[in-house]
Amino acid sequence: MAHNKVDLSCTRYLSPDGQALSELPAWADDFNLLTRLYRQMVLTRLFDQKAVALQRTGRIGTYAPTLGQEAIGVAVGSLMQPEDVLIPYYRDTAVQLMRGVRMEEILLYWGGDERGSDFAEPSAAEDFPICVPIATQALHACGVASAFKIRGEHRVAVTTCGDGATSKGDFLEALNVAGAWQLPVVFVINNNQWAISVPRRIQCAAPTLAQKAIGAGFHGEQVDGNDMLAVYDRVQIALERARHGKGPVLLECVSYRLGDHTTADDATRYRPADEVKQAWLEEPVKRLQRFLAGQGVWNEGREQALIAECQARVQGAVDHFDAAGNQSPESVIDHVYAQWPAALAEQREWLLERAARRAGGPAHE
Ligand SMILES: Cc1ncc(C[n+]2csc(CCOP(=O)(O)OP(=O)(O)O)c2C)c(N)n1
Ligand SMILES: [Mg+2]
Repeated sequence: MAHNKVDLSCTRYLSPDGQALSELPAWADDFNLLTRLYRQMVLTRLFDQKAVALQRTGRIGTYAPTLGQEAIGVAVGSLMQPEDVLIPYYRDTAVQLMRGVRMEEILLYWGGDERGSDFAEPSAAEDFPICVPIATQALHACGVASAFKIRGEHRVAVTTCGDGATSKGDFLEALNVAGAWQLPVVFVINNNQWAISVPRRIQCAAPTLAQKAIGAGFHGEQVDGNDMLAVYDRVQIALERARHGKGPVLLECVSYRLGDHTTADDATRYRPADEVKQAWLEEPVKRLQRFLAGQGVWNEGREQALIAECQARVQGAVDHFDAAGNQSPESVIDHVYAQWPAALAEQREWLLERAARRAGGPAHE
């Protein structure tokens, strides 16, 4: 078997203070590229903050922050080709934005509006909506990758999940079929150390999650998910491999969930403050910023201009979101069935009647 060795190494190029730890990959002297990636990370972080604020003020529902995981998402999203397909989970704001999903669409989704899953940008039009049931998306990705393979298309299905998701049967079944059929799929694990209140160390006895690929007969490796240079490098290679018929890849990106699990959670109830404080020293945005500043291509003036520009873009998206208005109440079930089953007709009528009564005001209730 080709991929039967446990490799416990973790690719890392930059120290937390942005110093090169070894010779950098050749592409890393492309400062235009690195600056573009950095700018996108900052935009993602500011949008994420705004989404949390919108939830706190009752304007959207529950939201899952992507805080601390910007390097993974921006790298994955920027390296995928427009014709590839993303099969995401709920902590993928960074990847979705990079794919061309609009900020207002992401707000609509978390605001409970179906239109938020109908992506206008052609590069994201075939991407899947956010998946909330844990790990089920890994199997959907194998279905997508099978279609690419059967049609002889050089496209890659990219799916993401958390560390906790790798304990699910769905995840392991997906790895198995991906290996058995040599599918063009890349699995990206966003190992942020926590599955709500369950820490990674009691989630799985294996030293890495990447080694789960070995049991399925394909390549898996671990990378520092807070190091943009490392993630970008390894995602690029993984996508090339899958695109050119060399089989699936499992990438475990080691990071940390700096925020609460969702806005419905309070992580201070189960996480030691020291651990979180330590994680902030490792975080990805500052790390790349320090590297760029060290290379003389970033400074405080540029940072302030970027923040102002991003805040204006985020506010523009919020304005679009506000202007979208509410959908009709039955839209919540519009996409459940192609044809509404007769047995449920009564329930649909009941929903419409109730909505009409509510629209008429409390006096009719
Ligand atoms: C099938 C299923 N079981 C349980 C849940 C409840 N749930 C939501 S998030 C979560 C933890 C997932 O943790 P992880 O995979 O590490 O992803 P993270 O949220 O940390 O990014 C669980 C158990 C769910 N959404 N779906
Ligand atoms: Mg997790």
